Amino acid sequence: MKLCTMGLGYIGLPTSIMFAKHGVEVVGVDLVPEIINQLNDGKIHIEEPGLQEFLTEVVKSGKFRASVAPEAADVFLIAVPTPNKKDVHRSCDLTHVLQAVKQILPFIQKGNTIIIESTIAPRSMEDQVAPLLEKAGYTIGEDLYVVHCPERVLPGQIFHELVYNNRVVGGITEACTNAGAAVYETFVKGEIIRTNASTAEMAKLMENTFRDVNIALANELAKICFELNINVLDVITMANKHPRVNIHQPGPGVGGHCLAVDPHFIVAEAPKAAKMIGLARETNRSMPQYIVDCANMLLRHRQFPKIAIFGLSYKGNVDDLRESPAIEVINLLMKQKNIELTFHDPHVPVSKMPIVSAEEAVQKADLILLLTDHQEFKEMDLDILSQQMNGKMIFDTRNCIDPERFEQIQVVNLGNIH
Ligand code: SAJ
Repeated sequence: MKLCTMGLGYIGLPTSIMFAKHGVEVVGVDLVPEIINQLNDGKIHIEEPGLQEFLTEVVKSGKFRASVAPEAADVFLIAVPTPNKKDVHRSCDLTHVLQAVKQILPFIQKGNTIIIESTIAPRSMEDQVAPLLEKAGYTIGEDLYVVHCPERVLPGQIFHELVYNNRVVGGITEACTNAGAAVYETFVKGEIIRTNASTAEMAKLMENTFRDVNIALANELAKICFELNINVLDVITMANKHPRVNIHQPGPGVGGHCLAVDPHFIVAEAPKAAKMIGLARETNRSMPQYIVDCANMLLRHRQFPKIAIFGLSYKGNVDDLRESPAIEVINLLMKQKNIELTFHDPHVPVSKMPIVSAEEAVQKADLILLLTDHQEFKEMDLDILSQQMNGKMIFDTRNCIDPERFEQIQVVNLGNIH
């Protein structure tokens, strides 16, 4: 089997490598020539555990190569970004997907399978992708097999989840579904669930929406508990002892290119019906301002405070800054002219933000504002670090620091802001 992947980002690259590791000849296509050169030299451009070792392996074996142009293959796999449009409901922008389909059109042959892995609005396959291929003269289900197989892997553990997660394969016709399923049988050990394209689209969107709504509930609870002077973390621990309750973790907001983006695709298609989903998004988007208000309260006795920001990426142990609530918090703080900020993040490269070491960041700081739950932060010795600080306080918005471990520094978290 030969596979041509369109898009070598957080999903396209690991997926391509996984196919190549299992003997498939893979050509990966991306628009950015620097990425192509880098990958062909065996160097990764994103951070993900295992990615570097596996890329080295498949470049060496000759099973994977990167290119700026597509070429004929048995299977085409599209994994390009689907951002929000700038319209009022932040609907799904299919431009890159449709562009990728147009780009592969000259290379398609009868019998090929075309897979869209990008997260897309409900009905996109039926209403937009399929008509484009039919217009080119193909009968779907006979000449070509067209499927939506949404990616569902968690950044940070992509290689494990690619193999062991259940995989939803939704075809335009049953023959399409079967062709798509056969492709993933190459390496998937989870269940391959067969359905139609629209069900697959909606199921994927609802997975991320479910998580977003549940995090919103936790964030709302944090605000309520603050007003009523109750420790929100104790409440969550207690409630979660119930066998059918799983309140998620409150924090500075919901980031990344999935949860903060995908629920809008549903709201945009059914704005009147999708009330709770829209409200959850609003709640989660309000959290950076809430965190800034809390930080201001903690620093109310300082006229020109200095804050050391620890953590910029959207979640722990990744380098991804997309939709990161930390960036939103920083933008809000920067609007306050009286505050000095320094930044520290062991995962984000200095080319993206003016990062300094932890020791440098805390020099004369009044507060460490922890916005990402990186493993390094859980392990750092705050008693030693705080010796260089003016005010010895850390506001842990991720509730990942054990306050019992330290004597020299006050650890404030979302359960004890007062
Ligand atoms: N977060 C909280 N509280 C929580 C859990 C998460 O505030 O209790 C925050 C995180 O810090 C982060 C954001 O939510 O800012 C999203 O993080 P995440 O770990 O929940 O999810 P992603 O965006 O990294 O990956 C999600 C996953 N979806 C689900 O778990 C349902 C993944 O399986 C999907 O493949 C991915 O979206 C995607 O690409 O769609």
